[in-house]
Amino acid sequence: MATEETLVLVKPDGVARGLTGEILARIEAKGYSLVDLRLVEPDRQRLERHYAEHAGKPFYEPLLEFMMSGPSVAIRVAGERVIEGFRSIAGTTDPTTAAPGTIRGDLGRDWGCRSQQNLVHGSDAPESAARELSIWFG
Ligand code: RTP
Ligand code: MG
Repeated sequence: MATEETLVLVKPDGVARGLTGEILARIEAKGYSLVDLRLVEPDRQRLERHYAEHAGKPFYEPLLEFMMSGPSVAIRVAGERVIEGFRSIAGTTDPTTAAPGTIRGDLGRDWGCRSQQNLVHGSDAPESAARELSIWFG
């Protein structure tokens, strides 16, 4: 199988809490390679493209507001099966119940906000990885 790439975002809560280094360390400790990395303050248009699949859902507007609340760190990560591998170390969407040992489970919790603040994003399939990498890295 060819080496895959995925888009990881350290979301604004992760950057604001100073957890970027911890999250990068977990990606590297798992054995994946950092290919490219940048600090981005996304505008609404970029986020509408990134989150197109969620348009119209109840959490959509709060999600875009959260993602515009500060910079994110966008990371191009490579490795065998890295798409599913990163989602495994990220943990499930709700950080309160994400498994201990995962990024979200160890470092996240519910803060009573209108959108889940769960520290990281990871692409969920090869097609979305290609699409999202072009949105964040052009
Ligand atoms: P991501 O796309 O960020 O890697 O996260 P995911 O696959 O685990 O979650 P997804 O269902 O794609 O949702 C995207 C992001 O929307 C926020 N969200 N909030 N009910 C809620 O409050 C809610 N549901 C989703 C989260 O920030 C989630 O990561
Ligand atoms: Mg998702």
